Amino acid sequence: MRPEALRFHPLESIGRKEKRSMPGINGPSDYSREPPRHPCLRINAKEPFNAEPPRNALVSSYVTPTDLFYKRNHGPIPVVDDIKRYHVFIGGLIEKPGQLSMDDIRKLPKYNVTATLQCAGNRRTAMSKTRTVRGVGWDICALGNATWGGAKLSDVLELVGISKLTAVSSLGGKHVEFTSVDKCKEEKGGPYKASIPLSQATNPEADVLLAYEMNGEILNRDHGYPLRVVVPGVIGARSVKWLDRIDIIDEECQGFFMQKDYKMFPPSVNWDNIDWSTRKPQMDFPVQCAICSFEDVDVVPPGKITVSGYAVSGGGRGIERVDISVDGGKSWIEANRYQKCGVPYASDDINSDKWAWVLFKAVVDVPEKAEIIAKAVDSAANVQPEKVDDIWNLRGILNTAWHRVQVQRTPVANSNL
Ligand SMILES: Nc1nc2c(c(=O)[nH]1)N[C@H]1C(S)=C(S)[C@@H](COP(=O)(O)O)O[C@H]1N2
Ligand SMILES: [Mo]
Repeated sequence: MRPEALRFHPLESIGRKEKRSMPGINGPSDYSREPPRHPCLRINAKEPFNAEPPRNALVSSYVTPTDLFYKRNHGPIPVVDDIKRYHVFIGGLIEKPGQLSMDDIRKLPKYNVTATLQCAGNRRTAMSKTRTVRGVGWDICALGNATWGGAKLSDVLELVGISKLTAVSSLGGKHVEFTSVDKCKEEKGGPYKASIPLSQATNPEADVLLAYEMNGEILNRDHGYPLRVVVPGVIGARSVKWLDRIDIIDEECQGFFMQKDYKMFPPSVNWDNIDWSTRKPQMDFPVQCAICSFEDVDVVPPGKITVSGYAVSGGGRGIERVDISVDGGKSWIEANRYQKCGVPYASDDINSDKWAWVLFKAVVDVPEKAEIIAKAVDSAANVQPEKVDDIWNLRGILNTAWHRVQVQRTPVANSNL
């Protein structure tokens, strides 16, 4: 890194007031300035806009095209009125708070990391069929695999005097909080926030990015323009979009989405006896897979059929294998992985795909009526749970139960015999 190329503007030379009066980015309070969206998206909620691609479209490419990438929002999409005035502030438990412009961030070494982002609510609709859950309904496509381009958070934190692999800063900071500018009703009109441990933020191998590119193009408004956090291997909720400030804090972020949401409760907890303080905010994603070549109930042609889908795990654990059953789980065959051919924008770093999904395919023969099941195993030998009932939770998060689809063959045509 060339320190002379880095410009970190200490706050005293700018003044905190200036920040608030001209941030260059604003969170509107209504939905009159939403960006255009792809007509194929399946809309689960209009305002805030929450949508996912159709199943088949999702697995037709290893890198998910940006316009088909799921969109998960909690308020209207922020508007950048002047990119030159945009700065991200860095404060909290550091000796010299300051700010960085987009130009400053672009001068840091740039990394391309291919990482799958998955909403903790992915597959919630299926979980709600066992027992009602609260939250936006999602089918199985609230995830996508993108090549994110940007600066590493560990490099940015070095600019404020926090060296690599620091777990506790000199002023006692243990967490890094990200704050946006959007207006969320869960935060009573305040911005979306989340935090990650400082040890993860300062670890270059954790690949936490301040991303300004997605799939080789400037990040678009839906996905966080001009700058978002990408925390690979962790539920999507921690990858804060439209980043306004970064604060080093002593305990984890106290915002709604860390403390009153995105926590995993046992099936015995309901809305009458819930005590949010008993659980930690969910971070790593568990092992997951789903079949995308069919809808929940589908009619298939006679002969061999192709079963395809995605598999992904959290924490940088890769996918070891995907098992497919066409007899309701009595016997299994191993699926093949296909991916990567003609991947655009792939990272230079061969290890960077540890954060990315695997697309799988298996050719099977099915009886006239069948239930096709997929389950994945990750590199730590974690396996998806069989039944959704066992992992049911009132917020309907992390439905990673075996994925099942029902198929029925079209009757063999014999009318022109
Ligand atoms: N500022 C802000 N960041 C946010 C959110 C949000 O509503 N506001 N949603 C989070 C959630 S729950 C998810 S799953 C991901 C979705 O990112 P995407 O819309 O780019 O797919 O963004 C996260 N970051
Ligand atoms: Mo999410």
